[in-house]
Amino acid sequence: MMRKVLIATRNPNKVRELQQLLSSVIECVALPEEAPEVDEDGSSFYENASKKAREYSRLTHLPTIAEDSGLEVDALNGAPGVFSARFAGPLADAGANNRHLLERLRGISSEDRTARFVCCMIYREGDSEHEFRGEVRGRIAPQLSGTSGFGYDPLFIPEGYTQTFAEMTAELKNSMSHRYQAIRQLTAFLKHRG
Ligand code: ITT
Repeated sequence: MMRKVLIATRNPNKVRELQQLLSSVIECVALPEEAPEVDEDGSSFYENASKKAREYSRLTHLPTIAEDSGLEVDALNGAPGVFSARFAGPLADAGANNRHLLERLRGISSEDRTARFVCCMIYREGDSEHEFRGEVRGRIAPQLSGTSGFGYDPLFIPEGYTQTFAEMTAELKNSMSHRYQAIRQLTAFLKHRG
């Protein structure tokens, strides 16, 4: 019998990526509809992920996976960082965030548009917490390209490629993404524990 683990995210794209990669080691349980929002007010990815894992595991009494992730742009001193989901304002959608990012990088040359996606993933069981991190380096494209993926994918070109994440198949993105790298470590950890 596989262990039941709560996937503590409301982002359907993250749910899909996590399920695809974890279904061989755990039985993924979705966050209950009525579960309250957790205020992501931390100043680091770790603080937010740890808080989500703690609150949702307390609520459901299940081992819980939570993650916080985002984009860090060197020319913006690491912004949008923990504000990635609301870079253009509290109610901003991905389109508005992407436009805002392009605006902030206007006039900045290709070699100075370096950035990274970062993922901090927490596995919490009872009172013990384990942290796994992933990172993928790349740069911000001069314009939007591609329609797959989500968030900043149409602007992010990973190192060694000429296409954005949004121009790639889910399989290709998933083979290198920040989330994939964190999940791979988590999977190894869960397999090892049995
Ligand atoms: P949960 O808090 O419910 O998990 P969320 O969408 O609010 O979902 P975050 O607070 O972690 O997630 O925000 C992460 C933001 O960073 C997300 O909305 C995107 O803008 C960006 N992001 C993270 N991973 C990404 C990826 O793989 N591709 C594109 N953008 C990504």
